[in-house]
Amino acid sequence: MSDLLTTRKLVCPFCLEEITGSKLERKCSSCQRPTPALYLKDARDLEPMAVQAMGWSGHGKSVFLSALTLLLTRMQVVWEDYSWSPGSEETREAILDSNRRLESGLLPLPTNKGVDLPCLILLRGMDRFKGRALVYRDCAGEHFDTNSMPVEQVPFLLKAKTLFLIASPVDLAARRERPIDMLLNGFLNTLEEHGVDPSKDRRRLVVVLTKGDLIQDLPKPLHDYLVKDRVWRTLEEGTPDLRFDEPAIDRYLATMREVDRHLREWIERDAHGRHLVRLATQSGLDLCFSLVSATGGPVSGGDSESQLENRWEPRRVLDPLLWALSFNPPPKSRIFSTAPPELPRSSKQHGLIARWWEWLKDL
Ligand SMILES: Nc1nc2c(ncn2[C@@H]2O[C@H](COP(=O)(O)OP(=O)(O)OP(=O)(O)O)[C@@H](O)[C@H]2O)c(=O)[nH]1
Ligand SMILES: [Mg+2]
Ligand SMILES: [Zn+2]
Repeated sequence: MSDLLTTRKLVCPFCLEEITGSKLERKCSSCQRPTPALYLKDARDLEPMAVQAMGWSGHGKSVFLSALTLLLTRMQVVWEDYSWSPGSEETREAILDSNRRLESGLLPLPTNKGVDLPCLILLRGMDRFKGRALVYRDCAGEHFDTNSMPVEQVPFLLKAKTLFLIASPVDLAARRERPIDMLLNGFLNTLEEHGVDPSKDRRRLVVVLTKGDLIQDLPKPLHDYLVKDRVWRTLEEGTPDLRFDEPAIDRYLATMREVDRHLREWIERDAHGRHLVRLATQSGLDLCFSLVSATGGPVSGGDSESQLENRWEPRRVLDPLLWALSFNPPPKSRIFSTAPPELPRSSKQHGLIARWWEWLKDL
């Protein structure tokens, strides 16, 4: 590890506060979590990217995040330089648990109130997106039941630049007392209460319409888009017939924008959906839509003993992450937090020091 570490601004990937103090302590003074050694080692290339999941209970937050995590542990098949590491013991456990569940066809259990473990995955070599320390927080849907959401229990609600609003259209239709725009109203109210203005301090709201496999009235282009996703199968078979290089990503993002347009039209047919779009736009949120099926197929049993009927085959679960990645482009260099040192004017040294500074920045 470079000694330069002591002079750079380093953000704790768990609470997003600046880590101060000696690198030897390797502990965040705000949240008291140990800073992962691999994060410290690669911090220069791993910009933290925080994502908060929100959504009513039972709409599929945990299943979606598990599917996304499973996918991220296999992306080496499609990204040539890709590698990943769990950034904490809890993340490692969560990944092992998801793998076990994948094998047995069991889905995650409902999330209990009070459980809010940040999941940190260090992602490297994602082609044009480079590296990120992805940290996401799942939590119990009950936390979103109030207009004033409990930020001490959902701390990324205020801090994360990307929010995944996870909603199942089928569940929205079945339980009409909890409409999607009410959720957004609660979020906006909570931001306002804590002095966060999303039109100035930009946030991307990715509306993840999940359980796509259950939606009967999907327009054909959307249905086709969902079922034609080949990513999971490619990763499972390990056959590199799909590449996510720069041109392929460009094409993929263009298609995602097209799908976003269709989804927007589709959701706006409903009064609550239309209101969601209006509220998000008026408040300055950067709004985009994804359609996913985290399981890829039907599920049997109740919420507490959900079992997949077929093999797990997540569809389009990467899309929300790509929305997040494209909202947070990697900075050129983040090695120093402070401005360059004051340079002596019109001296011979000036050019030398400037070159030295440029060289250091690019280290
Ligand atoms: N068919 C289908 N069912 C799904 C899908 N995703 C989730 N489910 C079902 O929805 C149930 C609830 O999903 P969870 O991910 O646990 O929901 P949650 O939003 O985390 O709920 P809380 O933890 O209570 O807030 C699961 O047990 C599955 O039965 C999907 O993509 N397709
Ligand atoms: Mg859950
Ligand atoms: Zn911290």
